[in-house]
Amino acid sequence: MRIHSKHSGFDHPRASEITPRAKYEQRRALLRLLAAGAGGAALASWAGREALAATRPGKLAALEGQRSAVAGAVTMEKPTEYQDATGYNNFYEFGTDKADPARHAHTLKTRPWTVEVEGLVARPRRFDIDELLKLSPQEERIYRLRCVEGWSMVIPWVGYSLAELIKRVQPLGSAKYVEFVTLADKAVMPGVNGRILDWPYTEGLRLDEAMHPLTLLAFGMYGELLPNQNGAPVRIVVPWKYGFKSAKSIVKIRFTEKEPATAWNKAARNEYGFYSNVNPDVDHPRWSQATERRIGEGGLFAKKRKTELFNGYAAQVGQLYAGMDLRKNY
Ligand SMILES: Nc1nc2c(c(=O)[nH]1)N[C@H]1C(S)=C(S)[C@@H](COP(=O)(O)O)O[C@H]1N2
Ligand SMILES: [Mo]
Repeated sequence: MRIHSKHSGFDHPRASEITPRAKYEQRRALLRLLAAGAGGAALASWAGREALAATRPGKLAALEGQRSAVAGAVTMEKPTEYQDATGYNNFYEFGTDKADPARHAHTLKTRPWTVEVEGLVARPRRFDIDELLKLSPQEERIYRLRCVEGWSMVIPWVGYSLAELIKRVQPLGSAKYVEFVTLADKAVMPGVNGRILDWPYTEGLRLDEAMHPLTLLAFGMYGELLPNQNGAPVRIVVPWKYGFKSAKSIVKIRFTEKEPATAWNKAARNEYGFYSNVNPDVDHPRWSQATERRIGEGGLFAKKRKTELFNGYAAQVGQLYAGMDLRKNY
């Protein structure tokens, strides 16, 4: 994870990080200029759903969804360029460099694939991925994603509320939490040979968080199936929490009575809590969380954005945390 100095007005990336990031942003800016042609008009082409469909990247099978009617599910902010959303990733199973997942994740085989649903449910069962995909109508959701490291993106996902799956397996009264277990296959994931995390990568939510309509079970993005580096064939997306809560390439969903351990909490308990709700007022012990850089926005020297409480989804999810001390439950 990225280290910032907490005391300076603007945060200083580590020296080791400046070169790759600056280079990356420069290359992106250049490609955009080329794509835009002399007038640069294409830069202003975002104008809602039609524009999005017209810019479907055409790299993977189409997976479209009805625009979601869930409150807050579609931000009107301009989506991040597909190249950025698929070229600058955290997926440590494939390496820790932001470019590693795009470089290495092609080895992941996403068919056949099953997701085991087990634990405290009346109807535990194993789903084939294509059956899971058709369990409920696909929706398009345009979410902000805020990484704990201080950057953000806007991504048009395709999926449906995780609640749709949860309802079908019927949690028992004793179920209080949901744990997500992801693939850890040394044969295709070079990062799993290293000890940076305790594999498999696991995550968890409280049952009411998992049932919230904004919590998405995602199968696609930008109108197509998920690229491997973004968590194919199925991941969750929890837009009001730091990005690491959104587990990729899920193989098991388990309902539990006790709060499940999570990969980042095990790695650094005082830095990555179970809740990890986006909160500009609760700093990471080693850096501020007050601002963020939107990936694709003008490189290293672009003005930073103010980070919003619950990543801007407070109206929808604030009630989940009524009466809780957000500093203690970080
Ligand atoms: N299995 C797994 N899931 C993961 C991660 C990971 O390393 N392994 N990284 C997380 C982090 S830190 C972020 S910010 C998001 C990034 O999602 P994206 O690459 O689709 O933008 O995925 C999350 N899910
Ligand atoms: Mo992240």
